[in-house]
This record gives sequence, structure tokens and C-alpha cells, in this order.
Amino acid sequence: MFISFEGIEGAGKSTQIKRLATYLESFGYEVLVTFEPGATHFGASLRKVLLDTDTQLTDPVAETCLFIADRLEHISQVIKPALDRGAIVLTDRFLDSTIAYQCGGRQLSEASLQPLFDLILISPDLTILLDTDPNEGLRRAKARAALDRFEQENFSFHERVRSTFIDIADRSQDRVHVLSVDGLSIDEVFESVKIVVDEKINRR
Ligand code: Z5A
Repeated sequence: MFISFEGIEGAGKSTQIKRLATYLESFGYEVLVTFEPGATHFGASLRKVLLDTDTQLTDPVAETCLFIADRLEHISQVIKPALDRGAIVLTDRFLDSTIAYQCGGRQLSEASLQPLFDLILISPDLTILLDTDPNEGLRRAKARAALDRFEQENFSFHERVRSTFIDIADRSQDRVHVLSVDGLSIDEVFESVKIVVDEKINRR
């Protein structure tokens, strides 16, 4: 099973993935936790370029190509081998992030990028979208470390990213489950994550 977590920065994706991995391992499942961008040796170099505030990258299509290149390596080196041996793969971000950030945030046309998206041949069985107000997500990101190239974007960029994630969920209701996490503690969010994942596993 392949599960992605999506949402704006600071929504709590990594926190919930860690908890979910421990929970699933307690039932004897092999669980692989991974993330984008940067989960391979090649991807780590791309991540540095993509997040560094000194990077002079002006063409958003070029930026998109780097995320796609990272994802192709991520699939072939990490995700596919784990799925082939029967592991449950939990990834912090996947293709929906490219649609939300590059099409929503950077305002690129999704239709024009579709040929690039078609290169991604696998899709998550389940996506959990942690939906939070960008004010809260950015507050958490700021409290943690210096802001990266995306976190430094203006507020309307983050609002477009959030609303694009919601659009994706609306049109992919079979796959994407939205959890509104504003005002909920980490434990409360995890209770909902468990319900969604248990139901998916039981159905299979
Ligand atoms: N990007 C893109 O543009 N296109 C793409 O295709 C892809 C990515 C794949 C990657 O950043 C950047 O790349 C990202 C999008 C862009 N841009 N940004 N910004 P990253 O991987 O470094 O960062 P991130 O994905 O945004 O992760 P994050 O900031 O670490 O967010 P998170 O994983 O969702 O949050 P967290 O680390 O679990 O929690 C953040 C803090 O909040 C932490 O201190 C927690 O203890 C706390 N927290 C979590 N949940 C709660 C609740 N419920 N209550 C209170 N506090 C909480």
C-alpha cells in the first residue's frame, strides 16, 4: 500500500507519518517512511537547490522539471522496490504537491504540464490531506528554523497552494481524504489518521 501525506508547510505531515509508522509496525507490517524532495542521493542535491534562498531559479517550469526528476528517482530507487517487497510506503509529499505549488502557487497551467505529470506512473492508494490555515502553518515553520525558498513566498502564494490542494481533493474523492486540523492537537489528528488508514487497510 502506498500512502501520501499532503498539505502546506507546518501542517503536521512528518509528525503524523512518524506516529503512523510506529502504529502500523506494531501490527507487524514493514513500513517505509520517505519524503520529497530529496530522498535519494541525487534528490538530496536537487533539494538543496530547490529550497536554498540563494538559488537563482526564475523559470517555474524549470523548477517543476526538478521536482519531477526528483520524483522519478524516488520512485525507481525507493518507492517501487519497497512496494514490490510488500512494504507499506508512507511519503511526505508526492505529485499533488507539484500541482498545488507549481500550478497553484506559481500559477502554471496544469494542462501544459500534463505531459510531465504523465511520466509519473504510480499513484498513491490513499492520500491524507492535512488542511490548515497558512497563518498557522507558517507560524510553526517560522518557530522551527529559517524560512526556505517556498516558505518565503507571500501569503497569497500559500493561500493558492492550500486552495489547489482542496481542488485536487474535490476531484479525487476516491483517493484523497481531507482532515481539517486547525485547533486539533497532535493526538486528536492522529486519532483521525488512524481511522482513515484502518478503514483503507480493512477494505483491502
Ligand atoms: N514542493 C514543491 O513546491 N513541489 C513539489 O512537488 C514538492 C515540494 C514535492 C519542501 O519542504 C518544499 O518543497 C515545500 C513544498 C515544496 N515547501 N514549503 N514550504 P520541506 O519538505 O522541507 O517542508 P514541508 O513539507 O513543508 O514540511 P514541514 O514544514 O516539516 O511541515 P510538516 O511536515 O507538515 O509539519 P511537521 O514537521 O510535522 O510539524 C511542524 C511543527 O508543528 C512541529 O514543531 C510539530 O511538532 C508541530 N505540530 C504538528 N502538528 C501539530 C498540531 N496538531 N498542533 C500543534 N503543533 C503541531
